[in-house]
Amino acid sequence: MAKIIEGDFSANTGKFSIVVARFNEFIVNGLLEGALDTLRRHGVPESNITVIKVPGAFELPLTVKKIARQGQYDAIIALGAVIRGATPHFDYVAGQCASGIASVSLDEDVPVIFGVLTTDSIEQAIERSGSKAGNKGADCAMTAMEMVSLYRSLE
Ligand code: INI
Repeated sequence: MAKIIEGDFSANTGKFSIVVARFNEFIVNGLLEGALDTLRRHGVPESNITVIKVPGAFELPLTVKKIARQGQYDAIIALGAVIRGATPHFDYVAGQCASGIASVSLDEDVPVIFGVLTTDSIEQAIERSGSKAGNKGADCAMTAMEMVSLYRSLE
């Protein structure tokens, strides 16, 4: 029988930072509420959760990097919404945000969970921020807890 190592959702002693891009605030508020609700319902105490707000998704990578360097958090969740129809420079904002966040995670050795919606329409963003296609913020909170738990078992 192969040995299988995977995380679970027991990382409720972890410290979590949620970095939120305020642009498209109506959408991102749904993502933030989903993430907070999921962490709380898994027993993460309020004192272990810090929320940091920035203007837009373009500002997420450097902010995540600075937070990672503080060394206080077991996982960082980055939330935002970039909507193609409403964004002439969609590809720049979405692309820089995604690649910047990926490189911070690798460079700083902390799990950074990518919760930035990149959608073609506002309708698609609404669907993914707490309606018929679920809540990406809640999904990211689950991923964050799982990765904290997994990395503890790999240490
Ligand atoms: N920021 C977003 O988070 N989502 C968007 O859809 C968006 N649009 O539409 O442009 C957006 N732009 C702002 C950008 O993230 C920066 O805050 C701004 O360019 C200043 O650096």
